Amino acid sequence: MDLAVRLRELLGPEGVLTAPADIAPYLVDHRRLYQGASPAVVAPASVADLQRLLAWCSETATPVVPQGGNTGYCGGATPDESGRQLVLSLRRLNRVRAVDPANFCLTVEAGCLLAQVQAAAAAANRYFPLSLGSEGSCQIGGNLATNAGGTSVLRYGMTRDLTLGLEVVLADGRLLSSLSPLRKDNTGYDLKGLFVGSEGTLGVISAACLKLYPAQRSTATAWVSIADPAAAIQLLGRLREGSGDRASSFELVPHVALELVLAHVPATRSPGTAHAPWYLLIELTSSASEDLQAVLEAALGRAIESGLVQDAAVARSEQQRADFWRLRESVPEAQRRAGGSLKHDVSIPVAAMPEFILRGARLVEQLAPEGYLIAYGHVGDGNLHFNLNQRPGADSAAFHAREAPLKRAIHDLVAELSGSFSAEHGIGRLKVGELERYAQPLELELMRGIKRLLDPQGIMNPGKVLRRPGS
Ligand code: FAD
Ligand code: 2HG
Ligand code: ZN
Repeated sequence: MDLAVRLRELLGPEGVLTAPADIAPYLVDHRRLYQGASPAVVAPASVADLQRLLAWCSETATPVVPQGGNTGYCGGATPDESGRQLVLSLRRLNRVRAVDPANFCLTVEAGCLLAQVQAAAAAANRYFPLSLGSEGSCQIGGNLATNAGGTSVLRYGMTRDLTLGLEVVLADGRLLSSLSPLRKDNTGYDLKGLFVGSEGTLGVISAACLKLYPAQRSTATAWVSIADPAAAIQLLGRLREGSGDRASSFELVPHVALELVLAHVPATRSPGTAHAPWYLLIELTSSASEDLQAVLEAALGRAIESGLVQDAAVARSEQQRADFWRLRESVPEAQRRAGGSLKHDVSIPVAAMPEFILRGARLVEQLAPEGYLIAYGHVGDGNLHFNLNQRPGADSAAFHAREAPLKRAIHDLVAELSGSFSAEHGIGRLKVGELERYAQPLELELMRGIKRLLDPQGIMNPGKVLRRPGS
């Protein structure tokens, strides 16, 4: 039987797209690194449909690539070039099943946008802390599948830390349902934990029970000028101690990134602080009604007196706070608008961050003279986006030819400093070789064993995270 006809039998006419114009947006990743091909995009509207679909895929050995908001950075949600892999869009599985303020949790389906989950929590006077620049388009299922980080990890952890329970459809269509809101449950192995960060290679996350917190009542946000990353790390320690550990965001932005944002991104304005080589965007938050602005001002005042901080502006209005955040969150967009870029999503123990930036910058100068460094990100978590943009007028082919040797040097330096070559963006297709190089053989052996157990036919997102056997 014709594939499209069979899929429509399984999912109904609205659940299957085959026209080239309709499926085109699903076949390319956000960074436009990969252009795939597929016979169809399938979008089940219920978990039962999803189960039927995967059971059929398993019977027919049809490979499937789960796709959420398609904002991932490693090509994980893009089918390969074979034209055999179905794209499985979770967009129609988007119900908020339950909000449970008494148990400080909510249960949502995988296709809910992250912003929708935040809003559902807020409507119940609760707070869901996961926050990313892509929150208007990424899905909670994608966040879980990549174990996304973002801008409040310092205080609340990564997506894994916010996960209480998961519902997963296995490769053969069986349902693993553990949507329990329990905070304590030591009944054997943590099966749900396997699926967080598994990037669609072990099963399809269909729903999740997630942690909520009391609504935030007080916020203070500052844009801070500093001389170097060492000052950032010192200030982080002082601020955590001096604010009762209320720092929830601690983001580093170099001057070159600020300039790029102001030049390329509409509706951005200068923060108004003294020019400096580096800036911090700092936010303190609390669920109590308290004067956090005074706490932040006092801490920054002391830091200015001691010479640690050059200048600082504490946001006086919600608009000014939003303006500061727009400067930080627009850096990826500014990088894209400014032309070709190379990216490294690394983490290093926080205290080693200044050494890494110094040595990494030297590597960039030596190995990629056609580019300039834009190192920014979640410095409070030890996570930097150690990125480059092509210099204006530089030869594009020459710039991109630097990618492989530079990546090797940067990732070797990260390994030397006990860091990670993939802090928050995952492995996808892009970093399969890096995982093989930097993971311990025993780790790889166990990962391959888990993959074989849960996906014996290798139909779940083949070639992502782990290379296909024999390829
Ligand atoms: P997709 O890109 O669609 O998929 C990502 C992976 O998850 C793929 O392997 C896919 O197969 C798998 N997958 C998706 N849904 C499911 C499911 N239901 N079940 C099983 N597997 C599934 N990331 C961060 O960590 N921190 C940031 O601060 C951050 N900021 C960003 C800012 C911008 C402007 C952009 C564009 C991206 C940013 N990202 C960030 C990257 C990206 O948004 C995250 O990785 C996000 O979690 C991906 O979600 P998605 O729904 O778009 O997933
Ligand atoms: C961010 O922190 C995202 O803004 C994107 O993780 C990082 O574009 C990047 O390299
Ligand atoms: Zn990031």
